[in-house]
Amino acid sequence: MTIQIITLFPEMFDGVLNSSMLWKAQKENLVEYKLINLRDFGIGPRKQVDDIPYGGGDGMVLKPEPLFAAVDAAKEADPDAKVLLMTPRGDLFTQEMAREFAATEAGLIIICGRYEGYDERITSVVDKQISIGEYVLTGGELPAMIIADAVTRLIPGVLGGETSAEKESHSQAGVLEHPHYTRPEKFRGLSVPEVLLSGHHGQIEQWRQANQK
Ligand code: 4FV
Repeated sequence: MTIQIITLFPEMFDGVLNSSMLWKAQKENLVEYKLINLRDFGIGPRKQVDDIPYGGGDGMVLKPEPLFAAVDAAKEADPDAKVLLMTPRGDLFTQEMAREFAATEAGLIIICGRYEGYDERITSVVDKQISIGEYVLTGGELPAMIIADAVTRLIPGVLGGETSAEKESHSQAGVLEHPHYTRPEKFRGLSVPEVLLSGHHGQIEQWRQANQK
């Protein structure tokens, strides 16, 4: 799967995409990340990407020309890719969506906003508007990292033995978690629930089901 990210701050992604599981997934060619700098599609000598809002108001708005040009370039590289727009006006991101995106062969093109937001006409080439939560951030980069992480770990083969995407998908919606314990058995007077030491898998599964939220 290819995940292309359109952003004015590609340097923000290095640490997240090139560490741990996401780095390993790249090394195993299970995923490819491509950072597209919106500035490269800026207009004129100053590579302008934003402008004053029609109707007045504070702040600046991302201009349509650089946005459309960047999406066109990304689509050229991956014509069937799904275009996702990061915006507080979008549908709340869910594990269900992550699974949907990870299951498709088609790649993703994730657009990161900045300033007050986008010229609304960009929505004419967007498949889905997504919000990561009801709060306002300075940019869409953190939301894009969250999508990249949640989707990449569900790509078959990325999650090693510890938790298979398969097992993950069976647990209702893959979101519910049960408490985890590891050695030592006793720590600062705090002990591990007996059932987990019993080796009785049926009872353990029951306990986990009963304690997940
Ligand atoms: C956001 C969110 C978000 C809005 C203005 C970037 C900011 C600035 N994106 N989920 N919550 N975006 O706050 O996705 O352009």
